[in-house]
Amino acid sequence: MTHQNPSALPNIPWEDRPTGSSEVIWRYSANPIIPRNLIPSSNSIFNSAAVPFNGKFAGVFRCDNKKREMNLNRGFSDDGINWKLDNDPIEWLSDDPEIGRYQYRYDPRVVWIEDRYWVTWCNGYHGPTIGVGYTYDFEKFHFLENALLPFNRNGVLFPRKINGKFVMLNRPSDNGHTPFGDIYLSQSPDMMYWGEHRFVMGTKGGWQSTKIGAGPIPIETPDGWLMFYHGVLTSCNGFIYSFGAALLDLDQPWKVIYRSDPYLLSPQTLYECVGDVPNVAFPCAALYDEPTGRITIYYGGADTVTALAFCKMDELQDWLKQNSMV
Ligand code: BMA
Repeated sequence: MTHQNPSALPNIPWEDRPTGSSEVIWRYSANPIIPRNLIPSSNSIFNSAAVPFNGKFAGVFRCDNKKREMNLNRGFSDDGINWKLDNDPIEWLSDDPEIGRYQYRYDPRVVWIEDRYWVTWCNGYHGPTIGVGYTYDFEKFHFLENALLPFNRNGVLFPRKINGKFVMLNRPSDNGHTPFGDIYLSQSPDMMYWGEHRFVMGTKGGWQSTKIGAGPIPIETPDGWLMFYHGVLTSCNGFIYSFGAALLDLDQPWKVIYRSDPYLLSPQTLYECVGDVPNVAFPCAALYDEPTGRITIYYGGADTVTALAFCKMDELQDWLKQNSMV
C-alpha cells in the first residue's frame, strides 16, 4: 500500500476567509456539510474523522441511529465535502468474543501510520474506554484491543512513532457526563500494551475550565506538534464545548510550548447551538496542505451535524504565540 498521508494535499476542502473578517479561524459558508439525516438510518452524524485516501477522501463517522445507538459508519468523498456514507455500521473483525462484543462506539479518530490506517474511538467495555482498530483499505476493519482501562475518552494517536513508540493522547474520565478531565498521553511499542503515561495539560479558566480533550490527530510542524483540543465550560444551562489549540514539544510531546488562552471557535451558529445537545463544537479531524499552509477542520455541531472550519498554519501559530497561557 502506498503512503497515504502526503504532506501536500492540494485538494482538501477550502474557502478563503470572508471579506472583512479578521478571525484566525472561519467557518465554511455552506455548513453543515453533513446533515443529520444523510442516510436513512441516522438520527445524527457528527464528531467524525476524514483522511486522505487514494487521492480522494475516506472517513469514519459517528452515526447515532434512530434507536439512539452510537456507532461508526464508513464514508467516501471525492472532494471532502460531499460524502457517501454506508447506511449500516462498520463490522469490526475480532477473534475475541470478550472484547469484540458491541456495546457502543463513538467519536472516532483516524490516522495513517507507516502501513495502515489506525482508528481509535470511545468504546463501550463496561464503561467508556479507548478502542483501537485498523484497516488497510477501508473494506475490512480489524478490532485489536482496548488500549486502556475504563473510564477514558478522546484517544488520539500521533501520526508517527516518537522515539520508537506509538503515542496516544487520552483523557481519563468517569462513566457519566464527566465533570472533570485533563489530557494525558500513553506510549506503546506495539499498539497493544500502553504505559509510560505522562500528564500533558489540565483545565484552566473560562472556556476550558471544566474539562479538556484532544481533538484531531496532531499535525507535525518544525516548531512542535499542533494539537487542536476541545474545552468545556459549565454554564447555568449545562456544558459548552469550544475548541482551541496548543503546540507540544516534538520529542517530548507531554511538554506544552504554547496553549491558547482564548478559544479559537465556540458554538455561535444555529447548527452549533441548536440540536440534540446544544452548544457543542467538537473537532475530530484536520487535513493539512503543507505547501499552502491550509488547514481544514472537521467538527461536530450540537451533537447533530458535521461542519468545516478553515485556518492557515502560519497565522494560527502567530496567533497561538500571541495568545498563549501555558
Ligand atoms: C462528550 C462526548 C461527545 C459529545 C459531548 C457533548 O462527553 O460524548 O461525543 O459531543 O460530550 O455532548
